[in-house]
Amino acid sequence: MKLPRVYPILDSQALGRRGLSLETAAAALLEGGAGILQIRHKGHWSRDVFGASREVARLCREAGADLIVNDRADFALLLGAGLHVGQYDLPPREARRLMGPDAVLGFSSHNAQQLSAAGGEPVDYVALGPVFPTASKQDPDPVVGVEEVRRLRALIEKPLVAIGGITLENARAVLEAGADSLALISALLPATGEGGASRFMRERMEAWRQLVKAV
Ligand code: TZP
Ligand code: MG
Repeated sequence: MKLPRVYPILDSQALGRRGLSLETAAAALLEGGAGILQIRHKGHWSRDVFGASREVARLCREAGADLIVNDRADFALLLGAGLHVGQYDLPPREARRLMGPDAVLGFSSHNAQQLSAAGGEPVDYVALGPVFPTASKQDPDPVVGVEEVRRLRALIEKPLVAIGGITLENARAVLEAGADSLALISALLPATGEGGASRFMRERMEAWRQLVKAV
């Protein structure tokens, strides 16, 4: 698959803290040119969350962008989206059986052993992280670091998505270390409570697209 170089994650908790809905955030990032979005919701997948996700799916379809759902194959299937699973979720092989051969399937890894093993799984891309310290994930694995991204890049042929603490300042180093795509939560969001969030996110998404084009 051709993975966009910027991979925004709509994290419901990070958005909620800023008073933003999934739909508002999705619309702003798609206007800014996002080619893929992931919905990451660690709480109960309530009817409201499903409704909001359905709207995000509609916006993505309209914009010709891929939608990926974190953890939940059932909702991914209902939404016509791809799926991203972690080391403690549904195993990739079972996820692939549910999702079918054409769905985008992503898999998280956190170290050399997991990344190598991911190379043999029926997944379309593998994420590696946290590259830097992150406040957006509870109980993150140990920080991988840029030099380790460079070293581990050689272990796998699949597209590699770097994640964790990536900012406009350190992004170039991560791309130069061999990452194909950068997964971002906080680097696309305004500071807590700021007004004009939609405009901020659209412009920030545009800034990210400019940045990755220049590397
Ligand atoms: N997995 C590893 S780090 C991370 C996840 C979901 C959070 C990334 O968020 P941020 O704000 O871009 O550091
Ligand atoms: Mg997971």
